[in-house]
Amino acid sequence: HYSFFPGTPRWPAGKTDLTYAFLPANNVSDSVRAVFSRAFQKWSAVIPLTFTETSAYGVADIRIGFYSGDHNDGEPFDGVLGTLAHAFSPPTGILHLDGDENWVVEGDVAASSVVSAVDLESVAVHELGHVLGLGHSSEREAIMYPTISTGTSKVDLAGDDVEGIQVLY
Ligand code: TQI
Ligand code: ZN
Ligand code: ZN
Repeated sequence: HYSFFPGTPRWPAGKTDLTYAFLPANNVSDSVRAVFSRAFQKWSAVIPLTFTETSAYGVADIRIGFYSGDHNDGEPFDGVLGTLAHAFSPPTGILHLDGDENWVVEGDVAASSVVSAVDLESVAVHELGHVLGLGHSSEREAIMYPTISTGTSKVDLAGDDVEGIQVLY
């Protein structure tokens, strides 16, 4: 079953068109942009919110960045595996990914020869759930289930994820 953060924070009702931006210093590739575009679409397909990329990082609602180790928000990253990413509850819009992971951006994570390969799209869909206000789910099939096996891809919302996000929005 789905859950919310304490106090059930969500993006305000009047704010339905959200913008997002990537940390300029990351110089993310078009394929990373495409991964996030698909991840946002999974959520916007089931709730009345839209997500549009902007280059105006400073004023974007959702700010996405890759960081390594301590990056001064009290939640340092830890190198390969362990913590993969984190996001803060709404309406902060902060989504950080561990720059030390072996991210699989294109192609099939199951086919990667890298033992510690992590599927970026799977993590992006999960973290966007947190950005929107979902906590973890007890259902193994759910995107918001708190663990994923390495070498696995899970990018489609489960019924439980859809129910949870539709309660919020
Ligand atoms: N990062 C945790 C996560 O996003 C951070 C975290 C731990 C957290 N406890 C939390 C966030 C409670 C909100 C509420 O879940 S993680 C997965 C999964 C992680 C794990 O690096 O462990 C994914 C990030 F589900 F695959 F294990 C993304 Cl998809
Ligand atoms: Zn961080
Ligand atoms: Zn999580």
